Amino acid sequence: PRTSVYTDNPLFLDFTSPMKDCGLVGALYTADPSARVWNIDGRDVLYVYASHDLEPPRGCDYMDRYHIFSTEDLVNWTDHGEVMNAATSNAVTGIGSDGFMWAPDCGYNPADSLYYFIYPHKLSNVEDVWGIFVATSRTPAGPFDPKGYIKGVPSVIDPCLFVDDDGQPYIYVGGGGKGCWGGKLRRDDWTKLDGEMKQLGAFEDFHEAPWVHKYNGKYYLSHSDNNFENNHLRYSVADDPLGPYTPKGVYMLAHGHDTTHGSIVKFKDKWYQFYHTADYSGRGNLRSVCFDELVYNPDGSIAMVNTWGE
Ligand code: FUB
Repeated sequence: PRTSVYTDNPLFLDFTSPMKDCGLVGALYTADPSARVWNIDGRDVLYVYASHDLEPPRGCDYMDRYHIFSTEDLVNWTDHGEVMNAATSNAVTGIGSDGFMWAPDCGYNPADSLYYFIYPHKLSNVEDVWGIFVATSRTPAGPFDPKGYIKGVPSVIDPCLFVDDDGQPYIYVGGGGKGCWGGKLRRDDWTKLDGEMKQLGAFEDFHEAPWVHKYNGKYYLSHSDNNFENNHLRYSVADDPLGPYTPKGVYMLAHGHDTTHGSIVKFKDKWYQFYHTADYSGRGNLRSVCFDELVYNPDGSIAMVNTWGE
């Protein structure tokens, strides 16, 4: 049994992990969690920006909306509701497909005091081209105002934002057989690139789901691999946000079906790995968000994440 944000079922209420009471967000299938911590009025609040798998599952073309969840204690969770969907995004931006809204992320830009919610969405129903769309808000859970997509980002899924200590924002995308790409965003306006994105190299068995965080002055880029049937999570380390990255191997074993996708975040002095499984539904495209503690070894390597509550 696993720790899970999705506890509205006997499977997750029964488990033996010390984090067994980790929360209840209701009867929603959620995936691709990007966990972020924002300081709101002097309090650290953890937000989860997640994809939404819909019932009945039709496949990945039937993901067209997002929910956001927040917590201050990893026990009590607030579902902020459906904060974006294809109909709204398409109506405002004048572009977009009927479905295909995959793994999102969110960042806060102090330069304009806006939260930037970014989401991969196909540009139309006929072309197989993805855009990384942006919607902004004055508050971390919306309402979000769709702004269109970031010109110059390649047609690649799974965007991730990273802001370095000097305030420089970066964007990463990766997946669909096109590798992992990274580049800078304009500090004053995160709807625009600062220069061109480049393909980042030297990863080990890169599949999708890049996530960048910083630990002890090093840049860690985690991602899923191509492990047969479902994916392990691996990570690489670099001295610069855009690499070159050195592969460090697997740090979380495969879970659920079809995909593994996660984020690493520090919250109140501990680090956590957020991810999803399909354990509850038993179906790869009806996933549930989970999290477990993530521990660094003294040498900076990441210990295998214990996702079994043992
Ligand atoms: O949820 C849709 C896609 O499946 C994501 O973008 C991938 O990372 C995989 O989790």
